[in-house]
Amino acid sequence: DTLHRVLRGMPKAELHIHIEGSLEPELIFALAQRNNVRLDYASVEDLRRAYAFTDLQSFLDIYYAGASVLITEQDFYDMTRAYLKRAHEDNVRHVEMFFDPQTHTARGIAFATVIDGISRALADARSEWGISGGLIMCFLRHLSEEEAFATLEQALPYRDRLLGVGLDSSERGHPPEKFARVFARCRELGLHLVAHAGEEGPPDYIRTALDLLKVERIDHGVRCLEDPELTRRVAKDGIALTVCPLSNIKLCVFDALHQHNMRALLDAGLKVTVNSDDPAYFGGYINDNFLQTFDALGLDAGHARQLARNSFSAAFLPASEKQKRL
Ligand code: ES4
Ligand code: ZN
Repeated sequence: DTLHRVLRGMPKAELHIHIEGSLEPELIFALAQRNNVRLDYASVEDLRRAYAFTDLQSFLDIYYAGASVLITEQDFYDMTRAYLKRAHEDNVRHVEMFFDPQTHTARGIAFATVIDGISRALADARSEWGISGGLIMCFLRHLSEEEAFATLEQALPYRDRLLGVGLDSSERGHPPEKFARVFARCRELGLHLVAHAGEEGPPDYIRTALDLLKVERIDHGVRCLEDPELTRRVAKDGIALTVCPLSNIKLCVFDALHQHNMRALLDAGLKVTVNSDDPAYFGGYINDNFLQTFDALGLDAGHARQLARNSFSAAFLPASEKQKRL
């Protein structure tokens, strides 16, 4: 119908996509074969059947196993290229892409291999489709701050290719303060700062991500509403929440899409954006997230316009560049 056409056709920015989470089962198998990597799954169907998650950790275990087929620069290029082609079809005009170097360097893959392949695909997407974008390097929060510092050290020669840094992986038991010093260093380097918080973890992690890490956006942040004072602060300060509705359902943050708090977040005046998180694992790319959420919650064309504007307003684009796209 008309609303679906509006949602599909509107120019949008995607601000919460883990590029390793865009690796489709078919590509996982093709790369496994190309690289002689053994998988614990007999077929594409067998792998897809394993995508029945009970919480964040049950997903992360399979997500890290999937990433083990990525060996060469061309593998990272092919993965990123496939995502950007799909994003282009969804009228994504700007992408701020997470990548997890530690998942690869821990397996002996060079940092350069990872970032060169991803950057080359981004450069091609810019010249072929006019998609702007950048990279946000994530630290794995289940690892130590010392390991995060070592990763930052490896990234320094590529400083100019990074838009910012983020914090992902297992949230519970790994509060933001664990990474206060490494984020302070990234801030000195002029990098933008974001962190996953309030997905599975408590609202307090959102507060400490803001106060101790000084992040500019919160990834997920849906549990914000449990704390009215925090909600007022996040709204007043215009801190964006990069919400991923289908992810929240697959990881059992909400039981069903009609129970998602997206409308309540918008009604609270929060700068909400819609994103796909790990589209190959969670059953949809960004337009699937928009369409299914709008249908489930009865959102309208006004909400569509607001969410599209928010996506550019929350992007790490120069103010002049942003103005043109709002
Ligand atoms: C992630 Cl949904 C989610 N949460 C935390 N870390 C992640 N890494 C990839 N997807
Ligand atoms: Zn995420």
